[in-house]
Amino acid sequence: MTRDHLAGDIVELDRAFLEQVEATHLGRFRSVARGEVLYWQGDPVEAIFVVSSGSLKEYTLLQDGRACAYRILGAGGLAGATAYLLGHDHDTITQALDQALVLALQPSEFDDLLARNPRFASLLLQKLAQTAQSSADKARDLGFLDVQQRVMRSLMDLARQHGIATERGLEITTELTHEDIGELVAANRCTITVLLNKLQKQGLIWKQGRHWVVITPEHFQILDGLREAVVMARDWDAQELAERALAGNVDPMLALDALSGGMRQVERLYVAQELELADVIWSATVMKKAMNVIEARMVALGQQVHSLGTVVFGTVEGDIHDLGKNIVSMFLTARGFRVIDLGVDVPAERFVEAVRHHHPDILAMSALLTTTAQNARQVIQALEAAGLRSSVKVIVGGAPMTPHFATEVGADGYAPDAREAVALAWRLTQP
Ligand code: B1M
Repeated sequence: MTRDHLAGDIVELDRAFLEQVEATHLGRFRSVARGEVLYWQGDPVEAIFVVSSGSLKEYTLLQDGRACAYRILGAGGLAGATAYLLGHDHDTITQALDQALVLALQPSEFDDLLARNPRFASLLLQKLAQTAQSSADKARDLGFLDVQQRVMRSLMDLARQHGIATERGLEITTELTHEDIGELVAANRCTITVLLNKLQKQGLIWKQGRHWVVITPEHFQILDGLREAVVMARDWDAQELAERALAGNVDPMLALDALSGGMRQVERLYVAQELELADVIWSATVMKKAMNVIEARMVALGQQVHSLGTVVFGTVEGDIHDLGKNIVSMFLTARGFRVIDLGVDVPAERFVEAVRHHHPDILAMSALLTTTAQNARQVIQALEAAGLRSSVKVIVGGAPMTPHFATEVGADGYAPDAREAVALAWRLTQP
């Protein structure tokens, strides 16, 4: 069962479960104020709760005092049943995230329903199975996704389960603090603040009043599919998804970000020795094919705007990594720069020759190896020797580069990613 089916099923199941419990007229409604705790870790089980409206957060306090949230329960969510069925005290804290209404079932009522109401028993079983499934998914995410991907996935899951559709995306109707999100993805509040800003900049999420809105599930599914296609090196999927992305009006820049996210994941797996170099090559090939599909759209976007200047771009000598360069190049093209791509493994003389010939506004160099990054210095020295340094702004980027490194080799600027590279190029070309 895919994650999407699962999310759809959870919503359906929660609705059916709540209807079933309410139809029995058992239990007592109780209103819970925002922040109020229904029960603490270690409390005996006095009631089992079904959420009627609003939302609850279920979390545990770890020994070092950090909180780890398991899930957020919306209407139809069930709290306290696992501890009761296993015959021990509560091992989580359950607290209202907003004004909530819950139906409190006495243990005897719960037992009665279980024994006499087969529909209730069957729905309960499905709910427990789904809880186990989402815990397994979460454990898998912790192992394979980086924090940013986990944040995005959590928000998307919450939107699908507790969101309402708006014109541009899904609005999560629960008020979530950065701390709440951090507890869900096992990261601290500061990290979450940085990542939420990053996701907002990337156009994947935005704020509507006090609520988060995330892109539509269709777009997220395509983007997540692109990331996964790179990780799994699924050639056909990647091209098809890239085409679906364009047909479905997914922002092409988001599609490129998703492909890069896949490659970051490949690296983690490679470093953890779960992938061989051959797998990395396959993933890179898949990524390239999907990028080719997207490139045409990026070029078309760039043609719609007045040219902002010319950029001569290449990967430095000794380095054949070109995926990052190609993405930066596409972003620059889409923004309206004319990019002259010199390819990979470019010696200093070819950079100099291209500057002499094309009179670019910017010379851009990419380097991915610590060793080859030093070659950027040689290019700048060669430009100086040719008397061309003052005629062009030089920018550098790639994993081993830093702002400090850029200054040290005499470049005019450094950018950590494609978006920043576009902003930097734009700044440097302003009169
Ligand atoms: Co290579 N590789 N690789 N590799 N490879 C790295 C870079 C490495 C960090 C992996 C690792 O060991 N953890 C490591 C370098 C270690 C180091 O020096 N610090 C490494 C190594 C060692 C090697 C080989 C030596 C492996 C070998 O043969 N034993 C070999 C070197 C070959 C050579 O260049 N002479 C090699 C080969 C390869 C493949 C051919 C298999 C393949 C490249 C395929 C290709 O590019 N066509 C490959 C890949 C895919 C990687 C990793 C896994 C992913 C790189 C990538 O494409 N990322 C990589 C790990 C890593 O980088 N974390 C790794 C996706 C891409 C979109 O991101 O390139 O970072 P990135 O670009 C970003 C930003 O950096 C930035 O914006 C981009 C988009 O956001 N950016 C700029 C890039 N250029 C910019 C320029 C700018 C501004 C921003 O302004 C001008």
